[in-house]
Amino acid sequence: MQGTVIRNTGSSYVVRMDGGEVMECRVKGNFRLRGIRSTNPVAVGDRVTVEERTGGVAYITDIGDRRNYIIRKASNLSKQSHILAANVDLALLFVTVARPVTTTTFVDRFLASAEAYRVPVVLVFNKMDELSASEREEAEGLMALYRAVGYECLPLSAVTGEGLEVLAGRMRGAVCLLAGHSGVGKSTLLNRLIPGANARTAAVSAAHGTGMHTTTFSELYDLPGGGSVIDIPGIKGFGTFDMEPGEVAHYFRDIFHLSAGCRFHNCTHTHEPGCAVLEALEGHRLAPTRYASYLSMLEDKDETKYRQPF
Ligand SMILES: Nc1nc2c(ncn2[C@@H]2O[C@H](COP(=O)(O)OP(=O)(O)OP(=O)(O)O)[C@@H](O)[C@H]2O)c(=O)[nH]1
Ligand SMILES: [Mg+2]
Ligand SMILES: [Zn+2]
Repeated sequence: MQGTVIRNTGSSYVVRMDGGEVMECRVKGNFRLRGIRSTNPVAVGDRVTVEERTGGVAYITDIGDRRNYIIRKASNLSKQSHILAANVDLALLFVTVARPVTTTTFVDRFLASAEAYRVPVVLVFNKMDELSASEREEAEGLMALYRAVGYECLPLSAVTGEGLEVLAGRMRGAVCLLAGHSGVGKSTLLNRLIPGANARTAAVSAAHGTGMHTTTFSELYDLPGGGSVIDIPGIKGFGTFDMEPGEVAHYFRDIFHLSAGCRFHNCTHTHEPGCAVLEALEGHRLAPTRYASYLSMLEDKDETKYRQPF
């Protein structure tokens, strides 16, 4: 029997069979997915084969080829990966300039990883309603920056509904992943789009301006107008997984574009003479934050060491 994984509860998976039946399934202890060491061998969105064994226990025995997926390092020093979701048409990366702060390093790491695994991303600037004038300016500056790099950016207030129609139109018919830090409003958007979803939400900490890690399991919900939404727990950091230093520049659209003008074809854009990327940086044609993110990934630095420079 074939189905789609719609929920990951940690110890088991909920699968919606193609016939419509929903089943709770387990994964065999020794199940390993084609050599990828992952904390979750099966991810929400995966197409799976399910076999029912004696005693009524259902097991996932195979995973279909993934069209794409979003993967990150499970934790900072870990060699294991964590797959956020598989087979997504669109990732909505929630960005909030305040309460909580989303750093450009986080955004750029996510974008590079999505680029590597061919997942289209739309940047959703949420909580527009509660921004001060200067915070709003900052959000608008970031939208201009990322649009110039080639990404679609949409302002949103999941609470007042500002920007909701445009976003909903963009999501129609697609399998959409909601990603971002804890507290950015992923589940709030979900509830807005699907009133019956009743996903738990919680205010960010007044003292620290950080989220409360309210959503603890990933889950796929169907959209009333077609398509679906995958709500996942907030992500703290985005360690990129399995990327060679020479590859990193390929996943930064702006840097990759500029690198065509570098004197050396194997330029690392760090110190070489005739480097078009460094020239653009000096000439203010490349955002310093993008370059800082590139360096952080080259050296695989802990992103928390980087502060938003403006
Ligand atoms: N003012 C304002 N508050 C919002 C908006 N979107 C969400 N919030 C609030 O932000 C808080 C966190 O929202 P959640 O939806 O729980 O955030 P989340 O991204 O799902 O967080 P995790 O599940 O922890 O990853 C809640 O108090 C929401 O009401 C918005 O657009 N404007
Ligand atoms: Mg949530
Ligand atoms: Zn260069």
